[in-house]
Amino acid sequence: MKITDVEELKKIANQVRIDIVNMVYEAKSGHPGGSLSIADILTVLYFNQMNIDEKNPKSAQRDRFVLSKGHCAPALYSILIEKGYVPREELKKFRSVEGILQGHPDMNKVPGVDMTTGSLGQGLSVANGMALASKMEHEGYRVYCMLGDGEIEEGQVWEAAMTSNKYKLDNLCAIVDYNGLQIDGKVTEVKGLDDLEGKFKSFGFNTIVIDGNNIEQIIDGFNSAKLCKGKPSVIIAKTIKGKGVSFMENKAEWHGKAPNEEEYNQAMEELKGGK
Ligand SMILES: Cc1ncc(C[n+]2csc(CCOP(=O)(O)OP(=O)(O)O)c2C)c(N)n1
Repeated sequence: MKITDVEELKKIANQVRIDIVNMVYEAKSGHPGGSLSIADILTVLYFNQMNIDEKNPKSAQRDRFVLSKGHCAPALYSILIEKGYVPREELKKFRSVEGILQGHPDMNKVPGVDMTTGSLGQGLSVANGMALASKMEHEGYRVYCMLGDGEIEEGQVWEAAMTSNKYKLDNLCAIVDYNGLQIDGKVTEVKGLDDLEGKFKSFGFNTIVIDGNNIEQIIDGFNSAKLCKGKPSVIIAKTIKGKGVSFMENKAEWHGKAPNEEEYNQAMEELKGGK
């Protein structure tokens, strides 16, 4: 069922953040920073926007989601647990061979995962194929693809962007998680994106710039993408890496590191206090 109440969506996003931190803490490894930055966007997608049914995860007409920045699997897994695709007990087995929730999403193991990802740069190409198939089969579903701002330094992403434009994939919505950091530093220092909106515009995209940690702006952004006809859309979402846990916010060191016990307790205090 579609949730429209913003306060309720905020509560779900907060629970998703709690689950992300729990998962990474239990496993003693994983990627909290980039998972926390997309918690609000994924919450809106799965609880407010996408046409999906957890009782029928393989329905041909379902909207598709490709987590191109696959290392942020904890965010997707938390959502799938909240939606009821995956049993909550799996959370404790994150990154363990006994569980289905591996370090990167596997579509053959996890109900609700539409594409196996983790090798960066490939998701938009796959999303193009899905969006084209939707049109060719007249299924009418939409496709969403989450990219990282470090990830889009890879050339294949721009080749894929040309393809989205060539086929006028207006049922495709790419999202860039523009948190400004990648694996070991600032995106501007590694290979800056400069006028990112201008770049996407020149590749034929309808561009929408939002605060990607603001639920109302996220809803408006996706609604406006749905209204655009004849071209693909991209949502450039300004976010904070590590959002919701004060000592993780805007710190590249939290890209792929688990909190120790003291840090875990502090994170839980902050998140459970709803800060
Ligand atoms: C092809 C490929 N090269 C390198 C990596 C290693 N890697 C994992 S995450 C990452 C940085 C990604 O940065 P960004 O897309 O900004 O993700 P975020 O900061 O949102 O977590 C890199 C280089 C990878 N997974 N795949």
